[in-house]
Amino acid sequence: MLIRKPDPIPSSEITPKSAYLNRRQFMATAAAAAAGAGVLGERLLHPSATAQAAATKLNTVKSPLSTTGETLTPYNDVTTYNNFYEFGTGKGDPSKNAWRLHTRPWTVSVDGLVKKPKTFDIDTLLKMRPMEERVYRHRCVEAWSMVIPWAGYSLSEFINQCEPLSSAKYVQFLSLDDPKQEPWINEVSLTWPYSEGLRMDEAMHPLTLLTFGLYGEVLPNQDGAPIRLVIPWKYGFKSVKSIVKVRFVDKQPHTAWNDAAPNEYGFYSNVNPNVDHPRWSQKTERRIGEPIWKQRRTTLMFNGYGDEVAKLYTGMDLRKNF
Ligand SMILES: Nc1nc2c(c(=O)[nH]1)N[C@H]1C(S)=C(S)[C@@H](COP(=O)(O)O)O[C@H]1N2
Ligand SMILES: [Mo]
Repeated sequence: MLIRKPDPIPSSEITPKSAYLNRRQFMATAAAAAAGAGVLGERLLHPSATAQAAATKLNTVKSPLSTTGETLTPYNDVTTYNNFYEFGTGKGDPSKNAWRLHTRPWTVSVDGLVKKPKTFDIDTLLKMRPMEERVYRHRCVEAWSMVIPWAGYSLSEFINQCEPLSSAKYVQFLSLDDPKQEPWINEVSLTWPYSEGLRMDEAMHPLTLLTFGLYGEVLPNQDGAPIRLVIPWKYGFKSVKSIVKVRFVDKQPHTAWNDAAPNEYGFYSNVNPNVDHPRWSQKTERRIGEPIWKQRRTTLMFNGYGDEVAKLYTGMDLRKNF
């Protein structure tokens, strides 16, 4: 993963997220929207964009697992500064290109070490549990971070429905792999589909969120619609987007970034300021959306979720198991 400069693209988002924005942010967003009116027109005219614009609101309940006391990263940054290599490698590419993704119909199939393989429809999953709003810090391995109000429920709720066998020790997650919708797949040398994995106890941890939305709405395509993971104590690349397959296995599954550079991206990928990336420091991070002089901040062990998750790793050498 290279550190790239964000593309200086105008906002194409006009829905004021006034419930979350203070007046000043609101004015800035409105001004950006006016400047981006041409872009917006194109987006609204695109047939898939209009079809998917229906029913975007999610009813959420507040979760006690939500992080408090942090300023939320503005919606505009969360949805225009993305990593989603299926839609290009630039930070601004996914927001420009991910309208190509069709999120209905959508199913998630479950196989491997389970009682019997199953397929879940996305609309069944949406209704399976109460949708919770969870504010989490989001730390990319590239040393930038955000604070995002996600909507979803604990992955453990879903795993229980999958009825894994006791022989299942890990879970693998696979993203959509469709060069017709995601032609950038042919240009980027990662092993496709994008694959990620968790040890079973990590997957069952209540903080691990099966995510359907952000800012009280369904996920924008560029953020991994219609269903993704969010694992707040791990680097962002573990948070696999646009999931179509979940596989229960007995051995550590291969992962896209570990395949690409095993010395740079380990399987565990816990946020750890004491273990630098071979090409840059992980001691600090840049909080996207903050004024430039306030962006730099100290990175916390386990991204600040150590009280909840450190016990998963007792006795492990976190330098070896990075
Ligand atoms: N399928 C897929 N999932 C992915 C990625 C990707 O390129 N493809 N990028 C990862 C990385 S590096 C990060 S930091 C997060 C970014 O999520 P966000 O764009 O919603 O902030 O998604 C992760 N999930
Ligand atoms: Mo990332």
